[in-house]
Amino acid sequence: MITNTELEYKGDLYPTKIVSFEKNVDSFYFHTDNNVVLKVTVLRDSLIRFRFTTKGYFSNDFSYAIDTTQLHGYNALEFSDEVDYYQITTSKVKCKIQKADLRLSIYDLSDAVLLEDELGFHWEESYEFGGNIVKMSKASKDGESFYGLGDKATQMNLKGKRIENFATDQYAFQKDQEPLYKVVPFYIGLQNKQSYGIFFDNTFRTFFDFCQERRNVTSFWSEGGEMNYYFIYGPKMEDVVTTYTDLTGKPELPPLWALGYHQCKWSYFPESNVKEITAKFRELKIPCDAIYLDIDYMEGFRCFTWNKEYFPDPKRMVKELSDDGFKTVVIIDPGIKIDKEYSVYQEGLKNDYFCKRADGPYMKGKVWPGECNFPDYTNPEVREWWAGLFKELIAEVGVKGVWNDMNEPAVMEVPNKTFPLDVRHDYDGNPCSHRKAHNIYGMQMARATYHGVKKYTYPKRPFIITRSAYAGTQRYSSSWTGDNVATWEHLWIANIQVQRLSISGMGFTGSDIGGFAEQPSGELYARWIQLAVFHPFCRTHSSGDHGDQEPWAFDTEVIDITRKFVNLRYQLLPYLYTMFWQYIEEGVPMLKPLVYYDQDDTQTHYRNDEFIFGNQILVCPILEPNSVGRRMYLPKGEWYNYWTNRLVCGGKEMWIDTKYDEIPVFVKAGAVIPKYPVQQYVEELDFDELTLDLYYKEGIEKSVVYEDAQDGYDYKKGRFSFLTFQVTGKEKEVIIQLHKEGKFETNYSDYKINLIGLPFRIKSIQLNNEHEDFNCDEINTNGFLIVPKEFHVLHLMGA
Ligand code: MIG
Repeated sequence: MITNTELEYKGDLYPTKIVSFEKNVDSFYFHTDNNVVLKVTVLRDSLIRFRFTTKGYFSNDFSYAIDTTQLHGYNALEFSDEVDYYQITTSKVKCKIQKADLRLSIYDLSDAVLLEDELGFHWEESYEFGGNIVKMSKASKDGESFYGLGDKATQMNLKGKRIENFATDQYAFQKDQEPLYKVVPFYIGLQNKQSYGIFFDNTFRTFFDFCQERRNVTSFWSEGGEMNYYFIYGPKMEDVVTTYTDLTGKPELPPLWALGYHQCKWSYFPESNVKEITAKFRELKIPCDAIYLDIDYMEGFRCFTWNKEYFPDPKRMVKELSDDGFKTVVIIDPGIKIDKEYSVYQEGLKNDYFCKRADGPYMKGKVWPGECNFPDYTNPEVREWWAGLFKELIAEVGVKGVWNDMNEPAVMEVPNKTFPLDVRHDYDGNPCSHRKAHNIYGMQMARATYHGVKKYTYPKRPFIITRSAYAGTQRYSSSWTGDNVATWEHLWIANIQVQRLSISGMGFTGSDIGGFAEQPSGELYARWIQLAVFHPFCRTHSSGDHGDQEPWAFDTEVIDITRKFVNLRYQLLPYLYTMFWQYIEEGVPMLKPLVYYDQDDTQTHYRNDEFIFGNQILVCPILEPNSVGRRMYLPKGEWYNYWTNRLVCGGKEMWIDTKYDEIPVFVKAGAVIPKYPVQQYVEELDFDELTLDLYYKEGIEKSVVYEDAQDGYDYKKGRFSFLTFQVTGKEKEVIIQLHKEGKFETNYSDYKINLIGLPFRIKSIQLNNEHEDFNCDEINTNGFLIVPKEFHVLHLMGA
């Protein structure tokens, strides 16, 4: 069994016995006879870092992934020296390190094994490049499941799969194709009702094998760098994901318009075409907040220029679009055209900002503009320069968002589709080759773009979208899943990719609705938009090669379905915004795969399609043509069918009937779902009421609503509110308690409460414990009541 990526290879080297150890505050160092050092750092009771070197000393510790503003600390830390092993114990886990061979194992406090080394750390000398090929193998039990790893286009549960991480422009990728655009070397293991996470923070090309090569072994390895990983204890998947997201960082709130519907194509030009598109949205009354300009808006694909023939007066156009409620988002690629008349090229050259080959010449590669040089975004000075380039585009022209593409980085006409691996990078003062910097190149471009757009958009919030990403990119940017295809299989893939990215810390993500390559049928487009309105980022995009992909490119039935579902998204904006708040505050993923929702129910472990949107809405797409319904698994608990308001009991697989203009959507019993009126774009309307859909249940359920100015930074100064609705349902009464934190004043004055599934007729109503003269007959007939927004307790009583 010998291949270049093999985990067990006869040239492999292993740590020998431990000869000494030291402790330094939260870190323990174990030295072996053959110069291996293991450094164990306890960051939190359930977050431990393991770092290995084979040189006897560690190189500079630097990571682009880790959010350096995160807080650390633990409640307990004990160390003991036993006969055969050392033991480190926190208030959550125990870690044993074998004296004979440095293998380690981690247990919960009741001694149940969480994770155990198989061969453990081993390595192979890399005589070609220097350093090591570093390897790790862990024992895996039957019944163990694996999740995470970013954008992988394969089944949710990664058991039986081998994964490769090397950011790649993978046009029209297929199911199971590897590698893809993004690199998130983080997975979640679930075994015996306990979840744990592993984040292998190594930016070289990495591999993960989940019991594919050997049935009871999980392994990960890298072509270079350090064996450097974080262990995160659950026991709930939620704990793993929120801790990982804390470690690698969270974004700031996007402007609310960024959560609206976006329209894109390669490319809308000239200006008259852009205006036709935006006018048609308003005419057909399909809400839309953003219009995108792809590469043809530029002069010969030169970034930061405009083709003046197509767009004679960009500032005026952007203003006119904005007056009609459209934000303009433009694409910016990393390739800078080699053209001595072009100012961006001149500046880059003058300041020596472009990436160089090992022997000195600038890295040259062909992309859209022809031959290009590429900024070294791993140099802080270059990022600063790049950020400054956005001044005119944002501050003068009024563009509101920037779209970073081709940043894997993609290069045309070369077999490896990217830079040669000898290209040099600054890596923030840790000079290295492209082998190490490749996977973070796109992230650093997005970071530089973010800082520029943010600076010039201030006091409003910036919006950035990137194609390539490494773990932690969520701090700077949203993302999309790249060049998918207009096929039913790709609809299945998109659903999984967005869920997977969501539990991999990168929540603000969506797919090209309808498919980028090829042409969707009307039915496929309809089924795609029905799913995608439940994705945090919601944009139709297509290559434009095979015809149009605006809603009106299809028949009126599809137009109506599109309008119906985009309307629903706009109604659900306060709900979506609230889940975004929970994501940025607590690291809670906006989409929750079923296994995340209920890991104790083994029925969820291999589900792909159903997911929870936010906390209380269950969505399941229709993934086949001519469907009149589908089989799906409804998780345990009581659910209301959103379309019929019928109550269904979960915990089983069942057939759900749907129509062409529906997909299965269920609301958790007891939930209070906030809704806005349909608007054609965010902030179009001023309204008097916030609608609350209240789904009766016998028992108690809490729901939350976050509110702020929807743009700007006042929320950081405390100008937001957080509403908690606690609903207590009894046989003949419902009590709604409202707790409000924060001091944001909304424009609306009332709640319109829709009463769904109420099992009794209302006879009397108390507001703040005082009897109120409501017309109960009218309320019973209409199914709703209107109350002032400042109430504390609302008490509905039946006879
Ligand atoms: O080589 O800018 O994924 O969204 O429309 C193709 C043109 C370059 C790839 C992106 C796609 C974009 C297209 N780009």
